[in-house]
Amino acid sequence: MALILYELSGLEDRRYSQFSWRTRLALAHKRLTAEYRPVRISDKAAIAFSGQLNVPILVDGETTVVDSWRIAEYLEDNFTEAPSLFGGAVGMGLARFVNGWVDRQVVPGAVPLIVCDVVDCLDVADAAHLRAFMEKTFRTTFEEMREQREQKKPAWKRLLDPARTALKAQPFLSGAAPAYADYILFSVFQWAGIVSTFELLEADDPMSSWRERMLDLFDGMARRSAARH
Ligand SMILES: N[C@@H](CCC(=O)N[C@@H](CS)C(=O)NCC(=O)O)C(=O)O
Repeated sequence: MALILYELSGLEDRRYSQFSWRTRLALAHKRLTAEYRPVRISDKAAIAFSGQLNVPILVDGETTVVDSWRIAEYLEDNFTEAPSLFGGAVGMGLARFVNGWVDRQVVPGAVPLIVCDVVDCLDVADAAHLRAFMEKTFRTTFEEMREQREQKKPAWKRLLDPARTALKAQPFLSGAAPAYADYILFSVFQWAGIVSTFELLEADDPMSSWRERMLDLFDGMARRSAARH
């Protein structure tokens, strides 16, 4: 039975969820295809079957898996013939650390730089839903975020130094070839590229050439969707 991935969609069918991009790239890495079902962020009825409010949601026959990390674990455990997402138990442990670092520091730092542009990619109801949630979470308005983003960008870029140091020595976070840790961090840039023209990296940043390599993977799959790049 075909895998089904529920993911956010905006105007012009933009698939803008960064967490879904982690799963999209994991599926491509595993050489799996899926049916991608678009969901509007304000339409919780469409995903009520999953018992929670977020995407991505992977459905494999009778099994429903929520949360991008748990989906990656599920794909790794159930599609063992395909290339590994983690390269074994040690790699999985380190990828879990990357997931925590990106979710707890990189994403919360990137959201105030980019999220004010997401509303331009959404219909009125979705834009209102997102704005209310983000302004409450970050205790500021989209207008203030936009005003302060140039000033806040350098501190966010410094957060990336651990990844930058690794990428000066090797082409991917995971070493010679990309794996799930790369997909986790790249999802932030992919999200930004789909919803915003605000440039997060200067061209000479070692992170920029890695981002280009990531955009090229799987026959340019991410590049084709990064509508605003
Ligand atoms: N920890 C979850 C986070 C998923 C998440 O936050 N998804 C966002 C979209 S990127 C969402 O569905 N938000 C719904 C909402 O804000 O109502 C994961 O890794 O999948």
